[in-house]
Amino acid sequence: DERYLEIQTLLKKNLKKERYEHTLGVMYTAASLAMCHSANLHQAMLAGLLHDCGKYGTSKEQIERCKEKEISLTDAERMMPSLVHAKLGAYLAEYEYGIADDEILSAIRFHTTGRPEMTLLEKIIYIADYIEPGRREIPGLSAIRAAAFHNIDRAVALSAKGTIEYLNTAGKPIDAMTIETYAYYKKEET
Ligand code: DGI
Ligand code: FE
Ligand code: FE
Ligand code: FE
Repeated sequence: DERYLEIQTLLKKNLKKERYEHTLGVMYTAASLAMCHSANLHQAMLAGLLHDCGKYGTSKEQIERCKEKEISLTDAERMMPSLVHAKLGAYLAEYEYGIADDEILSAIRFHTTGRPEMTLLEKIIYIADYIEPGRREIPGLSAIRAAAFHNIDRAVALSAKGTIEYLNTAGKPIDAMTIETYAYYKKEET
């Protein structure tokens, strides 16, 4: 599909080099997970490619961009600016990259916090973001990579747990949706 190349050219222009490389890693990892779990390959690749399209410039610039586009931010998003690119990304994917598929837009929207009862596509993007080959090695990552290909809900539980542990260690506030995601998938952890 020529849309991939067209979108890749735009992203390459708009994102920093490392972010663009990460984006390709997520696209191919999402493709592998889609093959493994019989999800739609095309949706997984487009969602993976575009998942961080909102992540250009500083978080301040992302918030500015939201104002321009009249995207309303919650108090939680103003307090935790790293959440903003997910909401902004879903908007840009629709209006600037021409994605009309709500399932893809939702996977972009929820890729940072996850949510309870995620669709298979949402889980694939949430996990692919965490495990793509370019991700810096952290303890437990190889177990999550293995789980992703035989028990994706367990991989979601472990990723959510890892994110919460990281945020606690860093002394950063944790969004209610991040907590809810872990609470919902926790039962799959062992
Ligand atoms: O955009 P990426 O770096 O590829 O990954 P991401 O979108 O999953 O996460 C972006 C950042 O957001 C990452 O440093 C973790 C952070 N994050 C995820 N959930 C929460 C969060 N930050 C806060 N403060 N609260 C959260 O609940
Ligand atoms: Fe992200
Ligand atoms: Fe993530
Ligand atoms: Fe990402």
